[in-house]
This record gives sequence, structure tokens and C-alpha cells, in this order.
Amino acid sequence: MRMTSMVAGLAVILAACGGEKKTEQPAAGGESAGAPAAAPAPAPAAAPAATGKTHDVNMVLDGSKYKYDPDNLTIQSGDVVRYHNKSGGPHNVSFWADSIPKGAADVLKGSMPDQMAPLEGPLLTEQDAVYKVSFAGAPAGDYKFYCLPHLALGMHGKITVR
Ligand SMILES: [Cu+2]
Repeated sequence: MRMTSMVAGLAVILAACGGEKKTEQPAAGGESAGAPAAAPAPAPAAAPAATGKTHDVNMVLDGSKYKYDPDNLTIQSGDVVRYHNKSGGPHNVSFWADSIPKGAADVLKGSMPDQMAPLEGPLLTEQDAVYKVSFAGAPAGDYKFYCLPHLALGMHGKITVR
């Protein structure tokens, strides 16, 4: 009896593994069963859409300490990070060009709105203003960033893309 269920269990696992397939095709339409897909809108190759989770990072003045909270997080390529101007602003998000993976600068160029300079996000002055950075298509590795007005005061952080 025992043996039988073990074997059955194994078979299920094997089937699950064998059946796995990485489909990167965007599920366009969905209704077009049968009809040969007449080449719908081609997917834009330049800026892949963010498909993953959203992470929140607060930019705060905590006592006399300016910081990102959290200042260290791990995300997946395809995720989005939202930076919130909570207190002690203006704050911004700037990435060090030499502290991001190869190829990341090109991705961030397209996924950081309103850059003041390459890899330098705008200053957020309004309370609760949000700055969104998409990591769609971002290569894996560490992305170190800092707040331009508060770098000297130690306001910096790190995102690890897996
Ligand atoms: Cu700041």
C-alpha cells in the first residue's frame, strides 16, 4: 500500500517537471482559438512591461537620520519599486553608474521617469510623492543608489535583482 502511493506521488512530480515549459509569448487576445493569429500589435521590444511585484521604499527623516526604509531589498527582474517621500524631503533616487550591473544603465534610462541627469531621478518635494522605477528587463545583480541631497548624510541603499 505504502509503496503504491509513493510511486504514484513520484509519477505526479515527474509529470509536473516534464510538462513545464517557459512560454514567453504574451497572451494576446485569448479568444482567437483556431483562427491563425493575423499578427496582432507587435510587442514593443525596447521596453518590456513590468510583470512582477511592486515593492515600497519610504524615504524618511528618522530622528536626525535620513534613510531609505528598507535600505536593502531583493526583487525579481520585472518588479517595480515605488519610492515614497514620507518626511525630510526633498529626496530623490540616483543610481551609481559604476554600482549597477552591466547593461542596467540602458534599462534604467528607459524606466526612470524625468531624469535630471543620467540615472538621476527628480527631486520629490511634495509630501507623499511617489517615484516609480520599473526593473522590467533589468539584469540580475546589485543596484546601489543614493539620495542626491542627503548622500553626505548617509542616505543610500541597495536593491538586488535576482
Ligand atoms: Cu534624501
